[in-house]
Amino acid sequence: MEIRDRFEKLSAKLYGRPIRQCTEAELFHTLLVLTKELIADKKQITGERKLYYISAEFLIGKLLSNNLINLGVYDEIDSILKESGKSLSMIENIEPEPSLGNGGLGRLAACFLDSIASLGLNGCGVGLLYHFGLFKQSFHDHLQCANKNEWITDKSWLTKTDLSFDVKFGDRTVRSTMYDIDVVGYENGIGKLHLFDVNSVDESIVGNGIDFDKNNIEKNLTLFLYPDDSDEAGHLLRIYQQYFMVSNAARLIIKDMKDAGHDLHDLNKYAVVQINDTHPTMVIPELIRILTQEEYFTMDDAIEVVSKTCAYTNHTILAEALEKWPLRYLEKVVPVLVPIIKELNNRIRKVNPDPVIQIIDDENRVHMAHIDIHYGFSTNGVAAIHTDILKDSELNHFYKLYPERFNNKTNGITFRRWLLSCNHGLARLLDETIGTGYRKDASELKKLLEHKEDQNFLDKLDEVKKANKQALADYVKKMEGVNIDPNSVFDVQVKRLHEYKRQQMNALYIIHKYLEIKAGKKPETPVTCIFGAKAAPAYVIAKDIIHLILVLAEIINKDPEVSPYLKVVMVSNYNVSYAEKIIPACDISEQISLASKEASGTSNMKFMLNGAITLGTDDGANVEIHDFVGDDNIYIFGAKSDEVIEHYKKADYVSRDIYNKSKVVKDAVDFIVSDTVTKVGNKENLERLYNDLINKDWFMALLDLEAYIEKKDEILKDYADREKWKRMVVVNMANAGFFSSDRTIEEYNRDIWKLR
Ligand code: 9GP
Repeated sequence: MEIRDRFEKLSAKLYGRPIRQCTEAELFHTLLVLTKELIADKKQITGERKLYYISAEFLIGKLLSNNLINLGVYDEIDSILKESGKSLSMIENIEPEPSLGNGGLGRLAACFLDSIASLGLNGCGVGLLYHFGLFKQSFHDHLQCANKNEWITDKSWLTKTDLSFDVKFGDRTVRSTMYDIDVVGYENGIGKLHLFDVNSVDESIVGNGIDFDKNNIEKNLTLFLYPDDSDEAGHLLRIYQQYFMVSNAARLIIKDMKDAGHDLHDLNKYAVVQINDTHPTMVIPELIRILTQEEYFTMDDAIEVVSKTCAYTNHTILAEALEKWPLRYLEKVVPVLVPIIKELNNRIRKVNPDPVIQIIDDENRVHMAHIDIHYGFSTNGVAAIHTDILKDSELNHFYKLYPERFNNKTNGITFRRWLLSCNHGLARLLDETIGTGYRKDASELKKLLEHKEDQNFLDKLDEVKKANKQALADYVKKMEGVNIDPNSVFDVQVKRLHEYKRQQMNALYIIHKYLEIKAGKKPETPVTCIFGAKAAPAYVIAKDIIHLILVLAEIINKDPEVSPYLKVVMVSNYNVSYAEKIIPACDISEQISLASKEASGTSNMKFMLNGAITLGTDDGANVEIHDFVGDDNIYIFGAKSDEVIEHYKKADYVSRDIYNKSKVVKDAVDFIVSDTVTKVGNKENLERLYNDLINKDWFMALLDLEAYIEKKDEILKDYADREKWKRMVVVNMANAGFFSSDRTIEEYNRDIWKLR
C-alpha cells in the first residue's frame, strides 16, 4: 500500500478522522505508529560478530524526523501533510526529547548508532533508561534551577521487551527490564538501542526540583543521569548505576552468545565490547566473574578472552572525569567484583610495580581507566591531538607498555541529523548544486569548491543563512522573550558549562565590548552573543558563570546605548532540539577551550557543516578542522597545548600577574564586581567568580583573554566583508566531509571491531 493510503487509513483507525481534521498531537501519534510499521517492514541488521557499544549516555534527540529521513519517506510525508494544511515541523514540536545524555559524549554515541545502522553493521547500544535523565534547566533571578525532565509517555519510541535479569549488589538484589529503541539506518536496515530499567523504580520519590533520597536504590536507580555526586551517597549511587548497566550488558552478551550456539571460549570471535569512557568499565570484571563463577572458566582463560573482547575509548584528560572509586565503595556496592579487581591488580603489580600504572593505588582507590587499558585490546582517543596527548603525557606510561593498543579515532557527526534534518534549506541547495551523492558519501562535499566563485550560489547560501537566523530569532523570542536582530552576527557558544570550555572568557570579552561601547567605540557590525549551557548542579563556579552571563544579558539588552550593537542571550534548557535550531543559524562558532583540555569537541564539526566559521584555540578537533580549511578560513588564537601542559607541570601560572599587568584584563575582571553588575546580580556569586579568576583561574582564561579579544575583533571585522566571508563558508562546508561519523565508524570497524 502507498504511504499516503497507510497514513490516511491509520488516522481514520486511530482517531476516526482524516489527516486534515486531526490535531498535531493526534498526527504525531499517527506518524509514530506509521513509522514503527515501516520499521517493522525493514530487515534487522544481523551478522556473525556483534558490537555492544556500552555507554552511560545516548543523547539521541527527537526521532520522528530523523527516522522519516532515514526511511526515505520524509519528503512524501511532508507533502501529504502540507496538502492537508498541516506542518511536519509543528508536529515535531509535540515529540518530547529523550533525556538520556548530557553533552558531546552522549551525542557522539547517538551519531555512532546512526552510522553503525546506516553502514549495515551488526551493533547495538546498551545503556540505562533514565526516567528524568539530565535535569531540565530554567532560570530564576539570573540563577540556574534544575527540575526533573519528564520525557517518557505512553506514546513513545520505547518498546518493552520480555528480557529481565536479577542484578545482585552487596546489600540488595534488583530486577531489570530491557526496553528497546529502534535505530533506523539511512537507506539500510534496523539496529537497536537497548536500555535497562529497574522494575522497582518510583518516580514519586522526587520532591522539589531534583531532590530525592539517594539511599533508596531500588526506587532511584534509573531516575537521573549523573545524580549529584558531591557526597558519599551520590558516589555510591553512581556505582550502583554503573554496575546495574554493565551487569545487564554482560548478561545480554552471554545470552546472545548462548542463543547463537557459540562456545563462550570464542567470545572474542563473536562479540566486541566498546567501553565508552570509564562509566562501563566494570563490564570487564563482571564478564570475568560470570565466566569463572558460572561457566567454569579458569581465571586465566576468562581474563584472556575478556581482554580480547573489550576496547576502551578515552574522552577526556580531566582528572575529575577519570573515575577513581575508593575500594571501600566497591566493597559495599559490588563485593563480588572486588576479588576479581584485586586479582587483575595483582597480576599487573607482579610484573610491573611502577605505581603510576597500578589499578589500585596506595590510597586504595581503583583507577577505572587503568582496568580498561590493561585488560582491553584497544585504547583510543577521539581527535589527533588528544590521542597524541594521551600517548605523550597523560597515559605515556601505558603507551610505553602497550604501544600497539593505542589508536586515534577522530570523532564525527551524522550528517542525517546535522544537515538533512536540521537544515532543509541548505540540504536542498546542496542537492541542486552538487547532486545528492554527498548524502551517502560525505567526501562529495568537496565538489562545493568548484562553486566558490559562483555568485548565484553564494547569494543563495546567504539567503539560507538569513532564513535560518530569522527562524532562530523567532524561536528565541517565543522561548526566552528576547528580541534578537537577524541582521546582526550570530556568535554562538553552546556546550556543557565547564571552566575548561571557558564561557567565562567569552563573558569577559562581552564586558570588554560593553565598556568600549560605553566609551564611545561602536562596533561596525552588531553582534548577538548566544549561549546555551547546563552546569552540573553541584558545580558551584559553573553556576556562577551562568549567573554572570544572565546578569550581563540583563544589563546589556536593556541599555539603549549598547543594545543596538551588542546583545546577549543565554537560552534555557539547551538540548539537541535547541541545537538543531541554533547551529544552522550560526555565523561564528566559539571553540575556545584551554588548549589540551577539549578532547575533541563535535559542535565545531556541526557548525562548519552548517556554514559557520570557527573562532577557536588549537585544541581537540579544531586542529584537524584547521588542517583541512587552512589558515585563511579559521581564526585560531591563544596558548598552544605544549605551553599549557608546561604551565601545569611547572605550576607556574599566576593569573593575578596577568590581571596586574594588563589594563584590558583588569578592567574586564573588575567589572564583575562593579556596582553596575552587583546591583542586578548576587554579590556572593559574582565575588566568588571574581576571586577565582584572580587567585586561581585553573583553566587560564586570563592567559588567553587579550589574544581572544584581538582575534574576535578580527573575525567580526572580516564578517563585514560579505564576499570574503561567503567564500570562507564554502571552504568550511566543502571540507566538512571528513567529520562524518560514517568515516569514524568505518575506522572503528576497520581497526577495532572488524565486524565484516
Ligand atoms: O569533553 C569531551 C569532548 O571533547 C568530546 O567531543 C566528547 C566526545 O568524544 O567527549 C567529551 N567527554 C566527556 O563528556 C567526558 O569524558
